[in-house]
Amino acid sequence: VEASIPEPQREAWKRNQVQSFGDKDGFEREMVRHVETTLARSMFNCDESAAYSATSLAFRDRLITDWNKTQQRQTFNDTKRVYYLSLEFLMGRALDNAMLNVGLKDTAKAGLADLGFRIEDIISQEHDAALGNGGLGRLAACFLDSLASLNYPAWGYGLRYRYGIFKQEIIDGYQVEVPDYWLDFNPWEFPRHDVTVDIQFFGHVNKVTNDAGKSVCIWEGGEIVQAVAYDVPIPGYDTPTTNNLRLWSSKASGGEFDFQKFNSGDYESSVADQQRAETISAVLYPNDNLERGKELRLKQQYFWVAASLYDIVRRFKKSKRPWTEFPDQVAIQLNDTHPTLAIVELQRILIDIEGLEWDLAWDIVRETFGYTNHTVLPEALEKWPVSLVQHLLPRHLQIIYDINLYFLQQVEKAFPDDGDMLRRVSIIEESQPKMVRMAFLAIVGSHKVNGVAELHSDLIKTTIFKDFVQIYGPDKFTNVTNGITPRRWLHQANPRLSELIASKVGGNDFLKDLTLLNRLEKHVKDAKFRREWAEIKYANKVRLAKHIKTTTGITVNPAALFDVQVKRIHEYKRQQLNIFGVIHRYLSIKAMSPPERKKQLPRVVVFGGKAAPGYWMAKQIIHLINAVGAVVNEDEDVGDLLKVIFLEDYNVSKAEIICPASDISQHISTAGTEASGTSNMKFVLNGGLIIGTCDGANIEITREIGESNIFLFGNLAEDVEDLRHAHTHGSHSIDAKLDKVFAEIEKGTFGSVDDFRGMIAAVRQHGDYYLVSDDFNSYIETHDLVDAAYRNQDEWVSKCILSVARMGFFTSDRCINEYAESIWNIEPLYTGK
Ligand code: 4GP
Repeated sequence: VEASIPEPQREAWKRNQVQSFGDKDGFEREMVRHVETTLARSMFNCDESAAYSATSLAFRDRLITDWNKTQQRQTFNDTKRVYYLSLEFLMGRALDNAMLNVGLKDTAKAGLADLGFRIEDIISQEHDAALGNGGLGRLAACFLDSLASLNYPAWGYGLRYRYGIFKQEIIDGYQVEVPDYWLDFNPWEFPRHDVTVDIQFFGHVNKVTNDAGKSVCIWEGGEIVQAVAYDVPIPGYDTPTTNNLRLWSSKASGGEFDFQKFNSGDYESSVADQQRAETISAVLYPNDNLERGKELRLKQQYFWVAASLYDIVRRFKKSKRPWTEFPDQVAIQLNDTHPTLAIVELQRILIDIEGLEWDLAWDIVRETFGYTNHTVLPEALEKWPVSLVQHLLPRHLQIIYDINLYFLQQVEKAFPDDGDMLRRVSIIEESQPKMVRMAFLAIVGSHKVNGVAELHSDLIKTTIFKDFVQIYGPDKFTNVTNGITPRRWLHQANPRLSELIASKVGGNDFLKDLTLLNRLEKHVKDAKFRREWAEIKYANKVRLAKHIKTTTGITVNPAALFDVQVKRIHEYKRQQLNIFGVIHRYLSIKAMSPPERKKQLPRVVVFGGKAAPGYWMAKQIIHLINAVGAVVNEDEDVGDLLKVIFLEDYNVSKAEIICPASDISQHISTAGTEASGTSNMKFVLNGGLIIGTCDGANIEITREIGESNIFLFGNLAEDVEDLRHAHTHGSHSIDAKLDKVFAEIEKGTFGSVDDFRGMIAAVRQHGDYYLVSDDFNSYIETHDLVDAAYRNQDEWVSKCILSVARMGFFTSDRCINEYAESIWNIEPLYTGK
């Protein structure tokens, strides 16, 4: 049925077109209307939560008007779109971001004040949308902001988890996980009950001859689960372009119940079916840089890619173009290997459903996909047992085998005498049990593969994907160094610094062209400017100190040096190195005479981050940090000189308070292990310096801001292998200072030693895989350099200003432009004001 309104009646529609508010009165009207109608409340019972809801709904209405126009424009123009497939979108809060991006925050602030509310209180009512673990998910969120801000026709596709990343509580120093039920009231999503897709699982494959006498495969039987679309509008900054993030939710097919079962008296099992279907999108797997082959996870992956591809193909088919033009209209980016089945699914659609020949279909598939790798850690490389894929997706396994067969034939032709090469690069690992190597499948099925920082992109070419560089040549592999959106991570998180910068660089244009920050350089000698800069940093530290006080009860001195490490807890990120260093500092202070202590620089060491629930060592690290804090923070000999804080439940909205308040932040992974890191960029952009290893994007940050503005230490990536080898094959002697730290822990100073034996043994007995001992001395010495540098405040502030001035490269706008040009081949489409 044609759903469009016939021409003669369109006049009435045009007359009644929704008008978005643009001023204070308009905002107030919309806000009150939502309180009184949508929420059925009034001025007599409108609390902050209701005010938040109504404000959000007012802004959502505005976004949706722009969203409609954007989508119409993109459809009429028939332009190429990019689809970003990511199992994680770590969006954080939406209201503040929406107000700033549409340029109406001050308007809303004044309106809310008229109506009796403070805007900060309203903003803080919002529950974070925490559909991600860490870097990979937050990168996806920054990319969505840049795509919209740069007017690219782009959609995100993900899963609408009922439970996002768990909420972390610290009880007696231990992490406890609490479910994060965030969907109670979410004004930012639009359920699209009319956009549903049936997704098939299990069953079997039949080969039949079709009417044209051709033999075709039919996938039959099994079970069907329904995918329902929920749309989240993504507003660009200072542009009406509003893109879409489509999240799929699972539901039993055929509505609420299987009525046949229901009517035949089998009520319980009809409800069970319903629940089983809903389980698919129920929960985000809480692992960062780790894959565990759980069947439900594979179900999630297929459910999501199948629904997304159905949607993408349906949209393409409306254009009535021939299939060969599919890659001219569609680019699909795989955020890590999680969506790799999309490659197989598109091939299946093209050959089984649309009847294309294999080779033609395969050319289309490879032209369409690009794959981003985010880690070289072996435990994070995804593999699925062949038997599981066979059971869940029998037709897909056949296609994977065929893809592998043709690929290996090609390899054999190019490397005729290299049998071992075939074994190494095969998509099927001939292990017990046999496994499908998802990264290899992603490489074979894509036209470009990229890493996320220069060192990382080099490492994938020389280590895990080395053979593929031989096979395809180096041009298939490229680098796109990560970036962050300056809208959220400077303008929103640090409004005063953003304003000060704007006053020096000629207004807010730097938020769209971050290289304009370089105009700050010439002001670095201006003493008044430096004072204002330092004053803002101090105010941000006061704000964090208040947060620390209310959440932990501990008083910290805002004049102390704030030293921060916030990120997922992982051995490779080396929070253990940090806490061992803190113990060393504590022991040094204890050993000092009172006059010596007076000369010490006070430090507040802040930790934050979640451990995967099943990651025992990471949980021990959290426990040690808390145990050390409990002792140090109470020690009268130490007083203000050292405070150790563990901030519970680190998330995006807390990062927005923490990043602006750091003097120095730590990015201290074992060289070669952190693919890029993005919080390093956030901290520097907020006028903090960093202490770090030569790893990930730290290297490029150093190149941009200058070696004298960063504190680098530790062994280089190229030396790691030899060191590890020496640990396990030679005699491994532990750094003397670190040995003293271990002895103190073993004395029971921080509670029962039993709790920390594993951490010590990892260094002493188990080969110190992460080189904690090798880097310890240089780490400690570099911290001394940090103290010394901080004493000269004038110079410190100059370093901070110069660093910010040189951070223009690290905007996610630059990344997105690089992807658009070298991988997606898409152009912006401006919708007009
Ligand atoms: C992360 C990397 O660990 C981090 O270095 C990088 O900045 C981020 O991706 C974005 O590219 N990887 C993951 C993961 O989160 O699970 O592999």
